[in-house]
Amino acid sequence: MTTSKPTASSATTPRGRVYRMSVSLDPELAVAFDRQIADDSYPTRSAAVAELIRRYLADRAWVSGPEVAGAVVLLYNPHRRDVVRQLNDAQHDHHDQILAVQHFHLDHKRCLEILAVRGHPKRIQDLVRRMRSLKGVDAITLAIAAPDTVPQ
Ligand code: NI
Repeated sequence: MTTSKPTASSATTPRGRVYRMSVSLDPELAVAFDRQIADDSYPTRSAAVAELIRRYLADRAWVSGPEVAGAVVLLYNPHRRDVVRQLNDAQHDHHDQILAVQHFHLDHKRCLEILAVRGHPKRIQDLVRRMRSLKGVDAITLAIAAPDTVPQ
């Protein structure tokens, strides 16, 4: 994915003021998206994108809370140089945020790890970003189960 500054303009429609933006997508991604939103009966592409943006913002609201709990799901190739050691270092540096780790050897080239995490949102984000940046990490997702203060 290339990142670029979004271009935008505003206009007035019968429904009020709208903000127009254009995005650049891989054609295959755009076709798959249009096909899926047609299947899901969105009236327009803009309606589908607006819902995705709302969901994204809601998903990110946890960052402003004092403490969160959730799970990090991580897929990586253990044969990529240094990734195992680097993941180990990252997890040791964040031992206060990691409650438990489950490791599954999916096959010769893929390891699946599930980390139960709890702590300050910034520390959790730091851990996820650090692991995401490693070569050999193929996918990483964070699911926040308790976005508000976790009871002691
Ligand atoms: Ni493994």
